[in-house]
Amino acid sequence: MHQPPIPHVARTDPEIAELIEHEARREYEKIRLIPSENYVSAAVLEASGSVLTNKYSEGYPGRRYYEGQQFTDVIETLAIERAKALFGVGHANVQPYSGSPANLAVYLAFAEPGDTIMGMALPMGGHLTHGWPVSVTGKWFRAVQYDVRRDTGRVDLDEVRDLARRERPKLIFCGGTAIPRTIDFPAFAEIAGEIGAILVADIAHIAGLIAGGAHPSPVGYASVITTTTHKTLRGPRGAMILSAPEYASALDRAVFPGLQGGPHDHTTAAIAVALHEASQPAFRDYAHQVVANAQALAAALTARSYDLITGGTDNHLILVDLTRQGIGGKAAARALDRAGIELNYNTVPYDPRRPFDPSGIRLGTPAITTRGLREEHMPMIAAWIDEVITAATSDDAPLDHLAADIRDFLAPYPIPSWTPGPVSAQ
Ligand code: DSN
Repeated sequence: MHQPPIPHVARTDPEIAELIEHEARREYEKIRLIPSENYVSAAVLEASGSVLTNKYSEGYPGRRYYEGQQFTDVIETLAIERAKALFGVGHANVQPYSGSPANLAVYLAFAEPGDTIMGMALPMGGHLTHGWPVSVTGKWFRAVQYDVRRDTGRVDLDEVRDLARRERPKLIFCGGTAIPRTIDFPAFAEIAGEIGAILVADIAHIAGLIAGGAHPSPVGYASVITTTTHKTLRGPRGAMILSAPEYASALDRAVFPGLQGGPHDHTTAAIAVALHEASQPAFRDYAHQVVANAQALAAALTARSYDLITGGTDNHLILVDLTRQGIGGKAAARALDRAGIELNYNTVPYDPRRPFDPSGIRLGTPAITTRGLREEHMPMIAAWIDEVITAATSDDAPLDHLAADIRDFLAPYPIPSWTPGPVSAQ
């Protein structure tokens, strides 16, 4: 049964209620390895589903364009103060609807269309909004993109420096979506400082690790930090922009009225709840366990002859090149999903295959760590992955029996949002 229960949806719209129940059960029964996903607490879910969805609050606390902000002002102020305290920054904007709008707000604050900006290329592990050609950020700005080295799979900071000196971008983005290694914020800051660029650290993937002390912080190095709130940070779907106070007014004006209208107050409340949770000692344990689990899973996959980009991981994320296994990432991801293991297909650096059917898969450990799995469980997961991929490359043998084994394996590890039992009352 979904937690919190959803009896009113069940009465009003049984079709949707049934689909929500199915999704909750699916999340309960799968080994969820998509590195950008997690399980939020029931408290975060409750705040996300609260009456705050009824309110409009354009503006900022104390400066709104609508009346009735007696409680929303306090909630947003709490979210801001908690973000500042958790990350050790002087300013936080908690209104961006998600990571892409947060990054767009940074462009709006500090660049003009046609300006040169620089970021990591998407197929190398960057993000669409760091200047990839199909994104508005690649269309409206002159984007130059840095790569990773072919031999190491890692960013070569000498190459980044050379490119920055040559192209003199106004903004430099570091961070991305498929980077298995520690981001060297001091080195990026040095490069940005040399050419007078603004360094933007997009920490969407690793925000929870940073909050929990399991990855170095960009604070003091990056002028601006953007992050989603729903990945390792384990909050609702949303985003934040963190900075020193000197950038506050440009960033705030860019978010509202520059880019967005009313903030989603229900999300703001859920962000505040998640930030409170992330400030507790247990969150530090979780963050370090995420990394320990990823490293144990990486070691177990390597022992089974899987090629890991960069040879391993320092964080929550593993990128695997399946060329040696003779299967594309998409076919592998589909077979794994059928067997009860959920991950996503992904390009690998210098991938000869197309992005819609690339050579790699991307895995991560935030969700299974939230669920309570530890290092000792990782060899079993690697063995199942290997069994599925081997079966999928040979004779498409039935994989469904594995899904039952995986359900049994996961049963002792509860999730906050679903408990076995009857569905919500009709
Ligand atoms: N879609 C996110 C991810 O999966 O990494 C990035 O925006």
